[in-house]
Amino acid sequence: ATQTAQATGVHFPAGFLWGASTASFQIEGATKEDGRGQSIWDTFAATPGKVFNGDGGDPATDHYHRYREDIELMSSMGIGAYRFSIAWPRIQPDGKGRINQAGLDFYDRLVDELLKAGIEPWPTLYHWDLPQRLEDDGGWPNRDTAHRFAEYAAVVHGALGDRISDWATLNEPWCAAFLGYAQGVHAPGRTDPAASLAAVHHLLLGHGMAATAMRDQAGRFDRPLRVGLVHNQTVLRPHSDSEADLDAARRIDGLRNRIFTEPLLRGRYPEDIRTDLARVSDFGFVRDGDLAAISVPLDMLGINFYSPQRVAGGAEGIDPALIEPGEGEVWTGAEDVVFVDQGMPRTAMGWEIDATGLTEVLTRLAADYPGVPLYVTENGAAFDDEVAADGRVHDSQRVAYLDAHLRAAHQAVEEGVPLKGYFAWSLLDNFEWAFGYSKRFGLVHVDYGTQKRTVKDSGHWYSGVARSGSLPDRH
Ligand code: GBH
Repeated sequence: ATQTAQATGVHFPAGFLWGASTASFQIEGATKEDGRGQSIWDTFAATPGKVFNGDGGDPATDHYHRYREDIELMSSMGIGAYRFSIAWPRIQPDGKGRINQAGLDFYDRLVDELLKAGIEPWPTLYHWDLPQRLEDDGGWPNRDTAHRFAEYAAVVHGALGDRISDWATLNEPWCAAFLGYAQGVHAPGRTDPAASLAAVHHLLLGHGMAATAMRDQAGRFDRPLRVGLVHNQTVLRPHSDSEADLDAARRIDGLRNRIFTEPLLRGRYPEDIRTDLARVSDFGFVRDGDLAAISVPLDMLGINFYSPQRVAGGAEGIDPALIEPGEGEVWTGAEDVVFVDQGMPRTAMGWEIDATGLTEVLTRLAADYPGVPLYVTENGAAFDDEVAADGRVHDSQRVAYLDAHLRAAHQAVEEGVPLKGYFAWSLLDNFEWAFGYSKRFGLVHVDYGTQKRTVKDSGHWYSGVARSGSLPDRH
């Protein structure tokens, strides 16, 4: 017998927001059009050996020209909110001063089209495409970049704030700071641990100053303003109860999670992490008033979740086959820590799948920082998708991944976590950073030769979830 969605009892609360996420550099293409300036990702991708296959930002999914079609797709899927990012170099080609009206016009058209389709626009102001000119001036390790970011935020909010209530300043400052300035696997490709810590601070400062700049001018618009930030919190599981492994979990948790959440929500850097990092940095970049500027109220905290991790305080006694390759990972101040295989199935990225980590992340944040509305702003998986002979994409593994993670999110809601919405990563297959176009995360398949979009089975499945607010039975 066919069972209805109701049969499972997995219903999300009324008003729960169902969305999909993308980011400017990953989908837009048109990197040289309408006065867009160069970003650090254009430079990085053009540097031999940095991005798989020499892939770059053009044409990506050509969303810059096909946004209407993409909005129609979302509308046909019943998606309620669209999280996209704004390319700073389209708005300010040099990252400061001159404003490029043609760049603002693109987002203006995008937002109007979304509103016409009844889809809530959820912009993120910074998803890693820093104007190259600002990097030439020192990038995020340079304090001035925080000021420039606040100015840029005020420009964009000034232009679109009449139609948008929900804003995120930054996407995943962990990646921007540590992958970009310490590991060097993301733009700008620097490998300077001390600089990466200054980048952390100036990203956070930029967030706080941007939020304040936007709030200062919010009175112009006849609508509420909610400002938040998107953070990639994860769970760090100690490999054993040994002191060394517990300490490894503490240290990586500090570098991955608390170095962001503590300044944002408590106005302080964690003392234990400052001690661990003392030989790398004295945190001399923190000036009087900075932590107050960073810890302004957060109207929402967005969480991007992909995978939990297991850590050990060293490789000794662990089967070498179980130690994750780590691809040049630098965990500043915790270089001895190793990441250990948890024995879980993996996605095409090699990331282990364990949805219980999402419940843990959400319940912990709600316990540590009560009262902050939470959203899952990204969650999803890459698999080797292909269009089948029947013209469809049978990505049953992605359906299973999303189903498991939504059940985990629902579990958190049952436990009282103020989770208000969920955004799948990603709407479209896209430019997966250092992996180029080789990894497909979309609910919608993109044929990069023809730009043809095909809603995958997971997209159809997600559409049913978004429309009903509940999960269908597993079969
Ligand atoms: C996000 O970054 C980005 O916001 C988005 O642009 C990107 O396309 C998407 O995710 C997919 O990558 O060692 O197994 O735990 C996520 C970056 C992914 C970095 C998980 C840390 C740890 C993987 N993070 N990763 S695992």
